Formats: sequence, C-alpha cells, structure tokens
Amino acid sequence: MSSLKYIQYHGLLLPTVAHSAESLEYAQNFSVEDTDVFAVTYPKSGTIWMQEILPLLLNGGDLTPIQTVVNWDRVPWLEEKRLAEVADKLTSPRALVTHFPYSFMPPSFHTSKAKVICVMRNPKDILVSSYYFHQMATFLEDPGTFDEFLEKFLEGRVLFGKWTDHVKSWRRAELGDRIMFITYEEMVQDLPAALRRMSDFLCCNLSDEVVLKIAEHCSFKTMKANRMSNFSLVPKDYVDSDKSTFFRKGERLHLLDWKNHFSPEQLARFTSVIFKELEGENFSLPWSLD
Ligand code: PPS
Repeated sequence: MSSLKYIQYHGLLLPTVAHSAESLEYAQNFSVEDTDVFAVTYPKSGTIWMQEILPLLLNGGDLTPIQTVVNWDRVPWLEEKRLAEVADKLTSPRALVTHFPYSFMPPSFHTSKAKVICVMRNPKDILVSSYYFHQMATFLEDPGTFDEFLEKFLEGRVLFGKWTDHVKSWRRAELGDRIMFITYEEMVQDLPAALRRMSDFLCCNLSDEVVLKIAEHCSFKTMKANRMSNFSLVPKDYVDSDKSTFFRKGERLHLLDWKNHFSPEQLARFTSVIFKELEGENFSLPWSLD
C-alpha cells in the first residue's frame, strides 16, 4: 500500500488528500459546543446526505447553505484538513460529520452536550459503494478485484478500519439520549418520516410542510443536480468520472445493489465473518445479512 496515499492514525487508514497529522491534532483540540450536532457515519453510509439534511433541519428549511456553500465547508468533517479553514465561519448550531469511531472523539465532545445522529448502512451495500468509489477516486488505492476488496474490507484494511469496530464503538457509547440511530435504508424508504425523527430528536419543531420541503431538496435526484453537493467542483485530477460517479444510481436502486455483485460464496463468507465479529454484542443489526 502506498504510503503517499494513506496515513495511519492509531491503526486507522486515512487518505492524505484530506487528512494530516495537523488535521488530526486539530480535531483532538477542537472545542465542541453544547449546541453542536454530529452526523457519525462509517464511509459510504450517507455522509453527504447528512451534509444536506442537517443545515436544513437546523435552520428551518432555508435553502441558502445548500445552494451557496459546498458540502465539505458547509458541514465539515471533524478529522479533515478543511475544518481549520472554515471553523470560524460556522454559525451556531454547528453541524459536523465524522467517520471517527467513538474512542477517537476529542475530549471536549465527551464533556459537552453535543448530539449525535449515527447513520448505519447495510455493510454489503457499503462494500459495493466503496468499491466503485475506489475505482473513481484517483487519491485512493486501486481496490483490485471485488473479491480482493471484500477481503480487505473484512480484515479492516480499508479507510477508517473495520465496519464492525465502528458500529460496535458507537453502540457501546455512553451517550444516553444524546445519540440517535437511523439507517440509510430507512431514509431511502421514507425520507419525510426519517427527517421527522431527526427533527424531533434535535428539537427543531418543524411543520410537516417544512419537513416535506426538506425531503424534496434532499432527494437523490435533487442532490445529484446540486453542484454544491454533487462533487462536480472537485478538480478532475481527483476523480475519474468515466469509471463511476459519486451519485451512482437512481432512487430505490440504492437498496440491495449488493445482490448484483456478491456470489453465493462471497455472501456466505461475508455473513459469517460479520456475525462472528458481532457475537455477544447486545444489539442486533437492523437488516438481514442473508
Ligand atoms: S463518503 O465518501 O463516505 O462521504 O460517502 P457517503 O456520503 O457516506 O455515501 C455515499 C453513498 O450515499 C449515497 N447518497 C444517497 N442515497 C440516496 N439518497 C440521497 N439523497 C443520497 N445522497 C448520497 C450515494 O449515492 C452513495 O451510495 P452509492 O450506493 O454508491 O450510490
């Protein structure tokens, strides 16, 4: 694995394009405020979607931020280099995203009342999404064959480590009513209902009309066309759009796309490893893995 494309941070692989020793130190020293809201996602679980949703929930549906500020500055990643550039411009209540496992959160997060929305996605669809992302992103290692990438994923030799470690870390988190869990699949199936749950959790007090307006502006179709969110502003050197695009498919195809990629043997191997890793945990997965 090329040392230029990734850095190791306490055992996690992170792409150097967006992370550095300084950005990670900045994240650890970041002063979390009680009113901050974090969307926590393992990569490819709905991060960019939350960068669209959170500002609208928190500001009552004003479209200005999603139409005028690029997603990575609007709701920055806690761990990425950009945060230091834009932190001063964020207005309260601030929204951030992070791929960090729970134990990597900064000390000020633990002493704050900041809230967390943890978005989980079926790991088989994460794997497929990530596989295509690696083919397209020139700043990431070539994923190899699907079979090779599946092994890397199961062993945690991928960005931000093992999916199971990430999920376990947040499920164990002692955050009480500061954290809510939602699935990417719930959001695809009924976005207004998912937004209502998030809005109630964040005490946003939104009318049904505003929730529907937000759902419309956060639909796959609308986001795919929003140049402030569809990565079309990323320099062409970083993405090879002939290979794939960030918004890969149309609406409901996001569910169960894994069925088009896994062989029966791969499915059996994947399921048995994930089940073994989660053995003894006191939560169950919200989807069937078969
Ligand atoms: S990243 O690189 O970790 O920030 O990626 P992330 O944003 O977490 O996940 C990317 C996948 O989310 C899909 N996506 C959406 N699906 C449905 N509706 C909306 N509005 C939406 N916005 C983003 C995106 O298409 C990626 O999934 P795949 O399966 O690759 O298409």
